[in-house]
Amino acid sequence: MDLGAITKYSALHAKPNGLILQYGTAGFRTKAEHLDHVMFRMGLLAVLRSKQTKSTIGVMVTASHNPEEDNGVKLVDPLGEMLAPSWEEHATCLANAEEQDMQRVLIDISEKEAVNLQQDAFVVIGRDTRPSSEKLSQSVIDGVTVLGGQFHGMEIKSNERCCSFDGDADRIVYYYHDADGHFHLIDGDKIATLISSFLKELLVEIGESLNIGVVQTAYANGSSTRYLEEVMKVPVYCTKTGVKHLHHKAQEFDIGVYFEANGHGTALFSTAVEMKIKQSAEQLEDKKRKAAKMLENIIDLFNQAAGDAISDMLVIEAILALKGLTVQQWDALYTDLPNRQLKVQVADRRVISTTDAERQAVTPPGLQEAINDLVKKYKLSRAFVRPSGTEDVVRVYAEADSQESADHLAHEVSLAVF
Ligand code: NG1
Ligand code: ZN
Repeated sequence: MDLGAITKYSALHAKPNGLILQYGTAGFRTKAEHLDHVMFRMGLLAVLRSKQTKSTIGVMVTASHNPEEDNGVKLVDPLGEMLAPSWEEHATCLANAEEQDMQRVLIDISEKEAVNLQQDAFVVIGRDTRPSSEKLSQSVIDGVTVLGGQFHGMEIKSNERCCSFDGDADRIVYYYHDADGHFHLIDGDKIATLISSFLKELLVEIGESLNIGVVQTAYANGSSTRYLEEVMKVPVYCTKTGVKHLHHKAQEFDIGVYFEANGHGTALFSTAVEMKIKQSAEQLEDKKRKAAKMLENIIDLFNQAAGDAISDMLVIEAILALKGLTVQQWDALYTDLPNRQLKVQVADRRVISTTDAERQAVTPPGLQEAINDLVKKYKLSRAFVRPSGTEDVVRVYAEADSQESADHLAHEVSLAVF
């Protein structure tokens, strides 16, 4: 250990006197302005843990769903699991050591854990997009490098296909940056489009005419609905927000594909269809047999109990590979209409009630008429309001032919909600 360098860098990330933090369930979490020293020290600790385990250690800088001004950090052990409990204690000791005691605590930990300081160390650092996260993850990097560890800053190369899951892995989205640096999101609507068109093509190949339907919510982009109905000739149904509503509707079809724009979704196959496809895979010849076999395998990939980001990803990756599609070609199936979502805080969100799969407001009186008048002012426009089922807010959605129009419309509709 280069104690001189550690002292020098630690002073640049000095601990506010008397501040005590605890490594809890989610690591350290508090207001971002109190975390600089913690980040630096977790960088140091990650190196020690990496040297001890002779493996890569993860450091994640985020406060998840907590308010934007908060931040946090947690360490991840080599197999992706939570940090070992004894190291959680070390983390707390190190984070709370006053500046003059920090080095001693660091040495104590490496002695107690018999860390071979000559061992190489490798740390992978991740962060969210909070305004404070870039600087705080730089503090982690300072900690890692001062102890001679190597680190990896995840970087997305242009046109590279990426996908993300949410925390409980029941939502998936794809995305990429194009050569001009523009971010392209491929949401649940485009996933439903890819999956349903692939399934439809296989059915045509097999020579089966089964009824296939796509289930969406009011949040589905208007372009996706139009593309599915007019180009793909697949019937589209709209239900209330929430997967339980989509799931039940999808059960009404031989093959029901359902996705919320935010990435919750899967495909359901009736028992009769599964049997029929199995038989076809055994009895048919050549190309038809091959297509039936492929469909049989794809059915197995889906998790039909619930939307499952991992199996959705495997299905999507299989389809892209089989069709030889790049993420850009997939994205180009249709262009999303510019849209805007807003939240409005009202005294009692229950004064708004809706009908027609939440696309029309029934109460308060006059609200729907006001929305209709606003929508008329814009091209390719649509807007609706609904009380959230998960937050104490009213959600406003608007789409139109330009981002400016969608923003204006959403703003005007949110004023009408008051
Ligand atoms: P609410 O808060 O009812 O809009 C949100 C999402 C739903 C779903 C649930 C949680 C939007 C607009 N709404 O519901 O799609 O994901 O949370 O399961 O994304
Ligand atoms: Zn989830």
